[in-house]
Amino acid sequence: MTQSLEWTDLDARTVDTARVLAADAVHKTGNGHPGTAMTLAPVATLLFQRIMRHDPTDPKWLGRDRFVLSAGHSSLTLYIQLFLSGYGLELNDIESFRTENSLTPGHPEYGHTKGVEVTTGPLGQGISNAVGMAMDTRYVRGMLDSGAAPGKSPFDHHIYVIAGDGCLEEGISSEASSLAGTQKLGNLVVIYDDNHISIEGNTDVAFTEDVLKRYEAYGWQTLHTDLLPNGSIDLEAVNAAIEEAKADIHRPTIIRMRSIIGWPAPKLQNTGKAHGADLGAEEVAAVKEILGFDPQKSFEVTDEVLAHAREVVGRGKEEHEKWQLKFDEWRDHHAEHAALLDRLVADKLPDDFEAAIPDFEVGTSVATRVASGKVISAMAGVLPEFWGGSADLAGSNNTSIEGAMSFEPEGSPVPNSSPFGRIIHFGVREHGMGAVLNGIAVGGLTKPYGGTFFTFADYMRGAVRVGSLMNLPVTYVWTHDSVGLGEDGPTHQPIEHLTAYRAIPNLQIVRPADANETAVAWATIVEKQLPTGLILSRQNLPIYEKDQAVSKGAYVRVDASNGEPKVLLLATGSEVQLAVGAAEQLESEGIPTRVVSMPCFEWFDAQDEAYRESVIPKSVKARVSVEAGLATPWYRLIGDNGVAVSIEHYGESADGALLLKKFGFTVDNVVAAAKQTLQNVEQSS
Ligand SMILES: Cc1ncc(C[n+]2csc(CCOP(=O)(O)OP(=O)(O)O)c2C)c(N)n1
Ligand SMILES: [Mg+2]
Repeated sequence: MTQSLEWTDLDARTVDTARVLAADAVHKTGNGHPGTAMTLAPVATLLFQRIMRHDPTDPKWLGRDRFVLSAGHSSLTLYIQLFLSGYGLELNDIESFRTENSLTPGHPEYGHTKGVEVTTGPLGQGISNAVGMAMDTRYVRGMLDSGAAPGKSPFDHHIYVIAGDGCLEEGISSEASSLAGTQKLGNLVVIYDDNHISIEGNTDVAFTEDVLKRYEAYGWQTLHTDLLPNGSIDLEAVNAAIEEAKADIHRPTIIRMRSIIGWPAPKLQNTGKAHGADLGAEEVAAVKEILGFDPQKSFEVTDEVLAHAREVVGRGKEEHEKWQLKFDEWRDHHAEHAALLDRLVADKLPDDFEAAIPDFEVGTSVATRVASGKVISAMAGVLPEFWGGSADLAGSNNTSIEGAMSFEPEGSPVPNSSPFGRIIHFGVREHGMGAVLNGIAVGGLTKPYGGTFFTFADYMRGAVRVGSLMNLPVTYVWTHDSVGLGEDGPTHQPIEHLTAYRAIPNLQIVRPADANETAVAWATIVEKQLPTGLILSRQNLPIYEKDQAVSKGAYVRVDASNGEPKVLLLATGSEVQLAVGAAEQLESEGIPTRVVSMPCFEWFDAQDEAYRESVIPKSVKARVSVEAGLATPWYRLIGDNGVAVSIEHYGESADGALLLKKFGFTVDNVVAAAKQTLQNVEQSS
């Protein structure tokens, strides 16, 4: 039997205070989303005051439950709870909602406001992040405390999500939720705010499916709660449903919680108008009257309500202390794992990390994707925190850790699998994969990666962008990086992708020239811990001497024989070999030529001026870029007199080597481009 909530009048007043604050905050700023925050106030209060294990004085406490507001537009839902619980937000922060430099921006931003676990706003991302967070919980338990039964380890916790219609309409949530069902993520609880309303009004216009049947088919426990006769959500029922959710440790749970947006606003409740605009002075006053607040007052929070809500600080500390005993006991019995945890918390790499990075034999030839696979396995040997997989292209992306188990739930029939495995099978779900990787990364202890063909990076772009905005250390392994992939043809051949992904702020795009550059690139990626796309070739590429300068983003691969280059050949990836070949020919014709390998613009931009000048001297104006993609990102480097060897159209289905030649990626053409730029310089001087 479910315990009654024993919701007191003061609890009810706290909830009503939250509703009124939401209406007031939007009214004061003049924009924002009041309706959902008003409606969700009871369930948010329930989570923060009664359900979740959390300590507002330590928002990063390892043992805490996580809350994800997937319906990020309802940011006030979260901010008001962070204020009431004592996370550091105060009433003036609620009053300055959505204004410059406030701690309460339009949508919750990770790293900006204490207690915000993940940036949300693009609908569907949050719930999909939560799937990654739930997977991460299991992986971390396996890494540090594998002997503990599910739910019994200090590393176990629940992930609570509030998602709206929009989140569940978005395809990304279907991808991630299906995976969550397969993975039997029993610590994941989604509360679906079933209000039948989105911006264009009633969701009947576009969303008529039976959501719970769909989730049942995914393998979730599905529950629902109805409205109370007065139109408010039924909090006792929601509480009981959450208890049921927690009791089922083998399935994620979705609770379809019927609600009315904007309740109890007399005119605007249950309309799209309550979604994203100020309710207006009259309606806000009416809400206050209905709830027994003074309509003349704004932002009314009594000392009694605040003191009552902030009692959660004391309860949180007690929980934290109880957890600490359990944690200390774990520490006493797991010295080696405790040392690992300390290293991970300190964000350090093990001493044997550098030595684990392989060298590849100069003069041989191998695809950078194959080299990457070897480096991944080598690094995995010393980094238990390193795990990942592919969206069903593991064999092509070379993402599997040799000898490792697949990450599958207890009792899975998948051969070679374990609940604590390191190889993630994302299924053909690139967008879901991106969001799951973000969710894993916010856990802060592990280093996740995920692969697909570079052209299908577009299917994950939404997640890559939010991950980059959050500056999360996720590595995207994007292989088959140009027309050089060959016969699969133009649908599979990236053209604009290097340009498009270099355009995402914070995202580091790394395109190594050979196996040894791939090795240094991976080591650098793991050291830097930034959002990174690693762009790899399908085809074999000749192997050069290893040069640690790869970590600087660009370096002199081959210098002019006299040390005074007249022309610079700037290239990345598979095209560096063409630049090297062209330089030999130009030198033989008496033209001093420098080849700059430029695997990562972003790393190079981060170097000091002196280093950048030493690689690309301003005085040398004759410059050629060689890259099998659009020329767009190169113009700032090659300048007015430069010549780009690029590809400005879709590819075609034929042998990759043939296509590269056909589209001008030959030594002769690079030589011709070099002569052209030299001529341009001469003519302009
Ligand atoms: C990916 C994405 N598309 C569109 C939007 C713009 N948008 C914000 S809220 C919203 C409607 C959401 O409806 P619902 O989830 O039912 O929220 P409710 O109105 O019930 O709060 C839309 C389309 C968005 N934030 N993200
Ligand atoms: Mg809705």
